Amino acid sequence: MTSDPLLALRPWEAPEVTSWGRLPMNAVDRRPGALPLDGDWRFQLLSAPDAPVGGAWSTARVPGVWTMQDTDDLPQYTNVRMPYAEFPPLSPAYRNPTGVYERTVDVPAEWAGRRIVLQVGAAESVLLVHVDGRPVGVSKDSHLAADFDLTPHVRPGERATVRLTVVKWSDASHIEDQDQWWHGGITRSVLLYATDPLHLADVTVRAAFSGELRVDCRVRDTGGALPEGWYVTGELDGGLIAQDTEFDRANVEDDRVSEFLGEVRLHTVVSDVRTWNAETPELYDLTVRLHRADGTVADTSCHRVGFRDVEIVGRNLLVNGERVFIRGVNRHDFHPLTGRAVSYDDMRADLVLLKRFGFNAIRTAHYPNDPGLLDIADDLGFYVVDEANIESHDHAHEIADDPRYLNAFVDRVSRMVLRDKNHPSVIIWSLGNESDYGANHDAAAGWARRHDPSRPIQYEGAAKLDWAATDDASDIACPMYAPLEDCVAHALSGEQTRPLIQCEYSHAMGNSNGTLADHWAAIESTPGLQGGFIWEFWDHGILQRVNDGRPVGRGGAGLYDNGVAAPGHRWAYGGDFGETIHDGAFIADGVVFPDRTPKPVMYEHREIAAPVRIECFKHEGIVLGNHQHFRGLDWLAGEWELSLAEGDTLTAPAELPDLRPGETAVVPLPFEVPRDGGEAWLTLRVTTARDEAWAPRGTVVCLPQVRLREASPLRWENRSGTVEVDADGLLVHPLLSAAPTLSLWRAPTDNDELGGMALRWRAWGLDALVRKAVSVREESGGRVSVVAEYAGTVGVVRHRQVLTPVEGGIRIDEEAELPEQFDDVARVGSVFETVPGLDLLEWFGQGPWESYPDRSGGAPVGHHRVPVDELFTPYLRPQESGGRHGVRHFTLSAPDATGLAIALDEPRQVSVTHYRSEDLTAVTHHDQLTPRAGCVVHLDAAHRGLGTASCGPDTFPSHLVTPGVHRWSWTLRVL
Ligand code: IPT
Repeated sequence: MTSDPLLALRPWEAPEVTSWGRLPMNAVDRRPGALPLDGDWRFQLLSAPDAPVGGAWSTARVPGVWTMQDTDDLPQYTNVRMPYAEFPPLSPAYRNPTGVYERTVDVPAEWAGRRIVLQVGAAESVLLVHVDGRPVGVSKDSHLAADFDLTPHVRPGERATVRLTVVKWSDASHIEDQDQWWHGGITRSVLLYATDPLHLADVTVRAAFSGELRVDCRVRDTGGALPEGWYVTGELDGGLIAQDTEFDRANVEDDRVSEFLGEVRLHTVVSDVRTWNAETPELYDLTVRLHRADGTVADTSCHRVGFRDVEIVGRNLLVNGERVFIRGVNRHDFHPLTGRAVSYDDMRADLVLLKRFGFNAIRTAHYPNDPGLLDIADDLGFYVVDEANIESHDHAHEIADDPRYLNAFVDRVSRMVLRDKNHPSVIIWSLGNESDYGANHDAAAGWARRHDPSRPIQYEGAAKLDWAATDDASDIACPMYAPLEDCVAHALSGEQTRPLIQCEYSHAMGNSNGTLADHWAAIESTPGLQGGFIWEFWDHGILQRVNDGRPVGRGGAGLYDNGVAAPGHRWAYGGDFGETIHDGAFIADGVVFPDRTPKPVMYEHREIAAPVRIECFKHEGIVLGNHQHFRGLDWLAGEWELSLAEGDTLTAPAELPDLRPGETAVVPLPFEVPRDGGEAWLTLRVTTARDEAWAPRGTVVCLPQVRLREASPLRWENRSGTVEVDADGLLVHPLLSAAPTLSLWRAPTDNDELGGMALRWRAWGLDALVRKAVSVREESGGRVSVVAEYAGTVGVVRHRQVLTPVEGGIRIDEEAELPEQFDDVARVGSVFETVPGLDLLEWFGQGPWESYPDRSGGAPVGHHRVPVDELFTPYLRPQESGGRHGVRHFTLSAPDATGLAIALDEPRQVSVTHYRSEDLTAVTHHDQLTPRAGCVVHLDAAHRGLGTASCGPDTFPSHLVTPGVHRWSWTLRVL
């Protein structure tokens, strides 16, 4: 039996114990003037918390997770299920990695007489603190800081040994069962700070849209009773703010005065206030000073203040009285080299990228983020749903009403509110994620409502069963992955009682996010719908060395580029660290790659969020509209581009009209459209007119587009000549290494796999169709007609190809008849391969980035030119990738400009890669792919939408490829 009381208490299996010796959370900023303790600490990894310390010390980096440093305890990924069988509140008794961090600290001599506090930014999942061998405290909640008063334990001018023991598995793990990697360690900064015994215990800022500012200050003295004569002053952007004497008088009258707790209010009304919103995030600097009777300053706290209101009126969430759209994303703390320890610069880079792609909201899935993230959100302009660190997914139902966990629920929600209440960016509190709904939630919601009546609360689990209810712990109906038609039906039902904002939707796993534009068309046109949060920002791929399977860790910068890991490395997902219990690639479901390279969906999102749009094209000109909530168009610059299918791209400067939000104006057509040139598209290239905090001048903001002239039908000039086919009826052509054949298969996307489609396609044998019963007939004028059967295991597709010599090449008319049993296939089209060397694709159609039938917005029609290598999107688990939607014609050429030219009868889905579908299907990671020398070209008469069926609704029926006759025609010429 240990004599250490912290160990004897066994806090890792006592859910009632949320902390011991920990100071109350508050919003006083202690970072300035603190002594940072980040860096290398002595480190030992024990097999269990009660195992003896006594082995050899190594070093570990703080902040950092040991699972990404040189230990044998590696990252493990599970989504819902716990990685071990013990039920709450237990954890594995004999295999519970426990990190012991130790270092000496020189306590500054000038801190004599001061109150000295240790702050541990975040440790997962239980933290025990000792100083010079004496117990100091315990804390739980892996994503909030713990402060401990060390004044009795250290002597200024002397050295102290600080030991932080971090236990990986605990009762708390059962409520930290989020869908992410399991790690262990200290993930945020550790520091020591000192205050006067007379100090600010908390500062609560309320800054309203009206300009009214109230700053409530709590004052304490560690010596006990407060000294006589103290007072507080405030300074807002240089102007002094006085104490509210009315508040003082009311406190006296209502007997709310205490000799141990001082409570005062600063009050002012700022005239002509510059208000805060996500578009124009105006901030003021507030300094709060606590003075002793003689006027000297005992304590100071600095805050950035944003004046804004948040309220729910009926079924609308209003910011400053406006029904703002929530263009959100769920963001985890993640980095491919450091796991869960993220730097300020990294967080800023995340948010800058989100701004550039039109996002205005973040849900801190599924726990409070580093306080720095909220500073950045205040500064750049984001609406934040701040989520408490509660997810009991695997044991949700047992825990939601378990009184042993009551304390933890209230502790986690209340401490988040106390920490983050002064951030204008935080507009909603979230009680956590996926934890069923029980009395523990109501208790936490009650605390938050009472303490901060200024913000709504949301919790998906509470509002899950009845979106129209009014008596649960959620002010917002915030479902996850709800079918769009259900959301629309609810909004039209007349029963809606609260805003509907999906907390998660459009699951971004692999090649996904189909129908995002349809969601937004509905949201923007249906009162009661206000947006949602895409799941999720990151693909959580950890950079891993292939040879020894270890995470690369901090030294790996430069070992990846453009979404791809360097040779000898890969992005690891679940199972790659030898875990037997894991959930595979479900962790790779973000809109950015692990190195923050945007996936193609980001470009569609940018367009969906466009602040200025082309409403339509009329005779008088182009109708432009301002789709922002607060801002004019003066921060934007524009340029017109006119793209002609059979011609060039012309440009002209654009003058954007002076429009307030919601207004439209007609601007004259900037071009005389040339008579020739065929199909014509007008694009407004909108960029930032000056530097923004998140983008330098000239950054593309959106590319709205309108068609000015329809395509004229393709002309086929038949010529007599010959078409050569082999004995199997396959085209023989000098630039093709494999002739065009029928394809009904794509390398299944994650949505195809997890949604069950790929299972059916394989069962039907679509991945290995057998070409047989070929009949070849030579017709007049050199024309050849080839009929073949493509047999699956349960059905046969009849395919006919008519090859006709035309001017400069061959015209190919194709027809495929899908039997009834093939009621939903991936594609119907031609596939062929070229000789090596044709490595540049130039096309007229949508681009330049990847697009699919149900994810094609934001890829403007025009002339595009991309090397074949760069067409392919390196989704972590290889799958169908690299498609381009709406292609009218293209060339594939070698550096000497020789090659192929192809024209299509209609805008079609085309892909050109160095991989066959079966190459992609055969491997699990991108590094296992070997590109083929030639190009694999798919021309699709029809291509299935992507949908989001890996977690959520599939694509719409209109984007399915269904039975019946499919026809398509194209010409093949030599350049
Ligand atoms: C939902 C979770 O909230 C989220 O953390 C993530 O797991 C997401 O799904 C899928 O990637 S829960 C799911 C079972 C609906």
